Amino acid sequence: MAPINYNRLLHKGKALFLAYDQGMEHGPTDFDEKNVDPDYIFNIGYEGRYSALAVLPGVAEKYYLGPYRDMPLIVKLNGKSNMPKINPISRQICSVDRAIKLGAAAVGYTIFDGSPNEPTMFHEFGKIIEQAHDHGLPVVAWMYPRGPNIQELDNHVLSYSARLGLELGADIIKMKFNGDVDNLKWMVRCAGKTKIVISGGDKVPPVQFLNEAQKVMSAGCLGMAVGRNIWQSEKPFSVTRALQAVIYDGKSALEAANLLK
Ligand code: FBP
Repeated sequence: MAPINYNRLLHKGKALFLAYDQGMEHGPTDFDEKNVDPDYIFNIGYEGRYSALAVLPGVAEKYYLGPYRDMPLIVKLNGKSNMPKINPISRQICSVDRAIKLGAAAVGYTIFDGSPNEPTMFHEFGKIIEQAHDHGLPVVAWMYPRGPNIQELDNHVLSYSARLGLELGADIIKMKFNGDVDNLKWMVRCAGKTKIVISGGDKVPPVQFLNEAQKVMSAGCLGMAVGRNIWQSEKPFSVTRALQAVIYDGKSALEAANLLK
């Protein structure tokens, strides 16, 4: 097994990923005239010096070109639309080999733990870990507990999910934060050497988002993986700079808010 090196995905030892898989997961409902164009997002990722951009293979193949290739790419290996509403499952649609050919610095995979289809995703993920780690490629798991009897933001459910990320072999897990900082600290403990990045969620006022980022970092997370709060913003670069001040430089939300002006 090659050594797993995810340093390429970090800046000052922290992670700030730009997520743009919503076209698959939510459909174009998240988009407007500007951000429907993947080039617009690639430009924010590149000029904004994100530590990586996460996309599905189709977008990677057609847009990860020219100077953008200096920006580390996370290629998602599975995805689903949000049309099926019950028993969520997300199957592999791209191989590790194809992701490598596309220039991936890491691969991503969503696991809906708690779904009746969990065993299929665990099995597929196990193979992916094996193949990616043979190439020294880090694996980022979107750990999203989901299913008919699952309370997605329950403390126990979230910490169990964080632990599953470690047990399954993920290098980084992308998770939701329910606002309880003590529970997030416990999730970090449960995940052990697997590092946590917190996902952004629906767009909220930037100052509120910076406050959330401060809490996330204070709990010991590796960073954040955000989408709509950046590329739905009228000022994506200002919000990016402020967020980087919190995540990379350990500034308070209050200090970072000056960069929004
Ligand atoms: P946002 O920052 O826009 O919330 O993106 C984070 C993300 O995890 C995406 O990577 C993914 O497409 C989406 O959220 C999944 O959202 P949902 O919880 O609605 O399935």
